[in-house]
Amino acid sequence: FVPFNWEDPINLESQLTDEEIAIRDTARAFCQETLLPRVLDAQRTEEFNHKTIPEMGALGLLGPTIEGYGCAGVSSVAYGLIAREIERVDSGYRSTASVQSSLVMHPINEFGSEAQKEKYLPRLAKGEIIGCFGLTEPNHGSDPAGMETVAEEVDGGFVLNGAKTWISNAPVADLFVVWARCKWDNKVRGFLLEKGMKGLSAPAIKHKLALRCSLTGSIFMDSVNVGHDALLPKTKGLGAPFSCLNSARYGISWGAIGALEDCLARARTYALERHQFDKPLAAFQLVQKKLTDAHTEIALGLQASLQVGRLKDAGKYSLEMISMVKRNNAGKALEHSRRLLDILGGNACSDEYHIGRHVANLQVVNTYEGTYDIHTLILGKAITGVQAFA
Ligand code: TGC
Ligand code: FAD
Repeated sequence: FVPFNWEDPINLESQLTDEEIAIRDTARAFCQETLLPRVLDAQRTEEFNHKTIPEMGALGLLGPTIEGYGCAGVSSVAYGLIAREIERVDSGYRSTASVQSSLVMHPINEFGSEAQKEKYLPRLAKGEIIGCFGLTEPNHGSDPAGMETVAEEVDGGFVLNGAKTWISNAPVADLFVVWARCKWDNKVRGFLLEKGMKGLSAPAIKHKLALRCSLTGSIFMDSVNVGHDALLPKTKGLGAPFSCLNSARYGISWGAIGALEDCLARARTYALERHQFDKPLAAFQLVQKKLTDAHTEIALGLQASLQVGRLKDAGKYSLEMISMVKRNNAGKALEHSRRLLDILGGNACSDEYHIGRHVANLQVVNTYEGTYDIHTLILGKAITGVQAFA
């Protein structure tokens, strides 16, 4: 036997390439040395730090799987490892980054013209500009097919009207990837809008209970006129926005476990240091069970995401695999972070112990990018062949 390493119980490390380990270590150092010292202030003030995105860009952490255009062109596993390190600090920081990478850079790379790629991708990769992704609407969250935002063709381009809500990065976005139903053929397409366009506004949603380190807002489009070059030419139908979600959901499956790993490490330290009944809390069986349950789910969750990442890179993955790891890992992270919070006793109330912040964030992580129950139904349909959404 080899000695058991509780921090890497089934030896994930042995399954990573040298390049993936180097990227993970770079991301970890940045997150622990730069993001972690800022997190409490960001949590308390809800203020967005404009340095964060350029700092991530300088390290090659944005759009990292894209080839060319100033992007790193690394594996999906490396992308997952980055998400895990960022979310180990805070889900909001991971949201800011994953929207930029998976929901803004990915659609431009997949569905954009060469001119759009050259215009936006290098600047997005460096973090010189920030993007957002507007799919959810006030009346249509889990069911984007009902969207009311419309695009109409006019002389010289299009006019967009509608509203989006709960959009990460929107209040500080320079670039808006917005999805609209096109009046001429009733199909959903993507459009690239830029900050400052007449009729476009993106007010912040303030006083959130979670994800306070990332900004969230609405997008209002009141007869926004754009040229033909604003249309993402290869988009036609809901498959386009849904394909962006695949990439983001996959990253979230790693990130959510990163947050749970931070909860476990903090709860373990606390349980070893805090004494009651003349013993460390860690000596009580009920406390050990909480640690053990979380620990096992972390190991299994990471292993599942690694396998899906390898299949994704080999072009052998299916959408349902991504639903499975997003649903499982976000759900398990929420459930077990909540149980680990108990170990802190009254100190659970203090933000300086961090676990409560993760618990609040993980409620949102379990909701966005398809709720836990929506992914249940995606998998239920795959298992039975019967669609149960509507
Ligand atoms: P359905 O009829 O099943 O599909 C319509 C078309 O889309 C295709 N498709 C997909 N393509 C690629 N990837 C996927 N995952 C796909 N899922 C479906 C499908 O093949 C079909 O194509 P075609 O060519 O036949 O037309 O669509 P439906 O309307 O019945 O939808 C089903 C459902 C419930 C699964 C879907 O609406 C859904 O996923 N709802 C959840 C919405 C959601 O996840 N929103 C996320 C918004 S973005 C966000 O939350 C960002 S959070 C910030 C952060 O990431 O940190
Ligand atoms: P609803 O769809 O109203 O669902 C409410 C409840 O009903 C859920 O429990 C759901 O599971 C359940 N439900 C719905 N339909 C069914 C059904 N058929 N069967 C069983 N149960 C069902 N969106 C973006 O487009 N871009 C972003 O950047 C973005 N960032 C976000 C950031 C934050 C902080 C938050 C909170 C949300 C963000 N979202 C974003 C929106 C997010 O994707 C939606 O909140 C999510 O998809 C759920 O939609 P909803 O809130 O309208 O809930």
